Amino acid sequence: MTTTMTRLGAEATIKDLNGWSIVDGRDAIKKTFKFSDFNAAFGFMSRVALHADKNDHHPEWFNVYNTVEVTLSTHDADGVTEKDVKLAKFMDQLTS
Ligand code: H2B
Repeated sequence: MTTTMTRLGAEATIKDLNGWSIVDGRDAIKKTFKFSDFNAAFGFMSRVALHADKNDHHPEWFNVYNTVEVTLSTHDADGVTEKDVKLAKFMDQLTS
């Protein structure tokens, strides 16, 4: 799979996504996912983790029980790229 490393900018990116917002003071996007319980949250994280590692593009995230707070940014580009858009869409598909 080819993915561009061009910085798209968080603002342009979220228009195309569902429920994502811009991180204050950083070219990154964030979304909080809520699940019925820890099992569902961790199931989501497991599926995302396998996908992320396969694509060598990993989320920043924080989990407490049924809540997963996700931040996406491409560290190598110091900003939001197509790789983040693809990962965000994968997460949205899993939860739609
Ligand atoms: N994930 C994210 N979010 N940004 C990166 O720049 C990145 C990554 N780089 N996962 C990858 C791993 C890089 O460190 C390895 C060496 O390919």
